[in-house]
Amino acid sequence: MALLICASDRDTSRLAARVAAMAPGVNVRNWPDIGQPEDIDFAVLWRQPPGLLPRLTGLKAVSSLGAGVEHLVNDPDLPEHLPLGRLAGPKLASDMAAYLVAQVLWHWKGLDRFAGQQSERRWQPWTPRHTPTIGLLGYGHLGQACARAFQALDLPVTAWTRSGQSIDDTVVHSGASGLATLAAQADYLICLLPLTDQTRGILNQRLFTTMKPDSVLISVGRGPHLIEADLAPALEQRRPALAILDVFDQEPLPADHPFWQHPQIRITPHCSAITRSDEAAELIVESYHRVRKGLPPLGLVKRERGY
Ligand code: NDP
Ligand code: OXD
Repeated sequence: MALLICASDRDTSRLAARVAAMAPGVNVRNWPDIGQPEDIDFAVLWRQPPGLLPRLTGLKAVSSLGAGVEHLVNDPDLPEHLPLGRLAGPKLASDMAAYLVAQVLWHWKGLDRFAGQQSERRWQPWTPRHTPTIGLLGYGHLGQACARAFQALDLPVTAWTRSGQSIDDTVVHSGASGLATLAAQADYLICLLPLTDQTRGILNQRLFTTMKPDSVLISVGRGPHLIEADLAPALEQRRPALAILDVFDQEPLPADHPFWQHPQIRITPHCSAITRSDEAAELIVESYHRVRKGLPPLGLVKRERGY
């Protein structure tokens, strides 16, 4: 029996060492040193290399190394019956909330202008007149943590989900008309959806025309949520007037991509919330112990829903 950690785009040796230190009895393997593949009964995967899964014939369950699971849900080599989990802990959610609050406050409070004024030794107090409404597309683990952070600042939050189920006092919309209602109200429209067949391309021209004039789009879910070609014309119409993008179709964003130079686009390199190795290690150990006891891994994904 062994636990495999594999991320093809980063070095996970320190994470594997941390897991091994936390769970001394567990045989921890770090890709590409996988040893006898049939020994591995639980694999924690991120952008797994093609051809790896069919070699892991002893798997009882797998987990995404992050919160997103589309790399596993869409892998034809992932057996249908295999329980699939994900690592989405409270620190990841706080990290996302901190990023979004920082982006919204920086813009709403007009902090850019003061940097310019300071360089000119100009004293010109200013404060925004209106309290903005936050619209969250997706109100799951991350969305709810972000809502709490905005609500703590007295900023009203409205959400949109698949089920439309209300979770606390937040108004939750669903369906096409609910999406249009939320987009028309939101000063900051934040995409925190998982990438599924239903959500791919959801940030498109049709949605943009329903957005509030001079609003801001913040895209932190996945790049393919956005139809990239629809964004520049929408920015010209100022619906939205600014796009803050953390995720892209192609990552890293190619150096010749027009988004880099667009005056109404701000870019961060897919780091709005990063799975920290201390939290990841704890969750991996807990998830592995669950699987060994015959329980589902942490963050069990409903495969038929895609998230
Ligand atoms: P959850 O699975 O906890 O929540 C997903 C939410 O999206 C739920 O509210 C769900 O609705 C809603 N949803 C799913 N499909 C639809 C649909 N078709 N229409 C409307 N709403 C829908 O996910 P998390 O909050 O943990 O994470 C969200 C995503 O954030 C991840 O999948 C990942 O892609 C991204 N992410 C990005 C990071 C970054 O650094 N940029 C870091 C971490 C995650 P319902 O409540 O009805 O089920
Ligand atoms: C994740 C991510 O899904 O970092 O965890 O994008």
